[in-house]
Amino acid sequence: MAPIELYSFEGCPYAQRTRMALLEKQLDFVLHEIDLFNRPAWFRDVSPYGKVPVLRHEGVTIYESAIINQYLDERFPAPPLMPATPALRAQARIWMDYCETRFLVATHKLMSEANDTARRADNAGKLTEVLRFIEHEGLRKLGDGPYFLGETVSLVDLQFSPFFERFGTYERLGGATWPADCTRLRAWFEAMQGRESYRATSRPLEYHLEARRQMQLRIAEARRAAAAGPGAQAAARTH
Ligand SMILES: N[C@@H](CCC(=O)N[C@@H](CS)C(=O)NCC(=O)O)C(=O)O
Repeated sequence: MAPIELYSFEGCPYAQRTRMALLEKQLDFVLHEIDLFNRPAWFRDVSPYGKVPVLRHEGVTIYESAIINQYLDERFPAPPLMPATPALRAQARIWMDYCETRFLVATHKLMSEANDTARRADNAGKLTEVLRFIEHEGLRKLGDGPYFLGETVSLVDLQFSPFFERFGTYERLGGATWPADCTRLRAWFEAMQGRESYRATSRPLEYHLEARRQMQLRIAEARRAAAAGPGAQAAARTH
């Protein structure tokens, strides 16, 4: 079989989604770990957006984690990570889309404005609304769980879980709280934490807090470089 090559960065939740899909499908792959803080010049030729993850397989370059995971599921159908019927597949896509367009938008805003005292409470409240929507419109209506689409893990679960792994950073740094009524969400996350694909790819809260700290330092460095002029700016690209 042609090798599957994955360009990844250990601390990247998007790349983690893909590593989880590869593990769920028990596929061997060649891992190219990219230090995003000190990326090799050739990486631009590999990754059109300059981001990880990127998958190379059978002469094709695929990027965007959700699209990579759908490719893997179609190219290697066993075990399936998408439901069999069009109606359920549509549900899966609704929640994958919700993850990107609502949930991640709320978490990114929360974290990027974490030091803005005027915005903090509002952003935490928005994330609470999003979590409640997942609980009441998603998990409770979709079935009995424990996963989004029922008893079987799917791409939806892989799409959300790396970000729930980082929920402690949203709490500590952004003032987020887990709403008490989101009990199905809690049970879902516990089920995910029990999976080998999650255990093999997840890191403790301290790791994520340190990763955040490093990223803040890089951003500050890049701002300083930008203020100093275009030459210095190129030297201090950020994540
Ligand atoms: N939408 C992309 C997001 C990927 C992404 O943002 N990756 C980050 C690391 S977590 C990255 O490579 N950043 C490098 C950069 O923006 O230059 C996906 O789902 O794959």
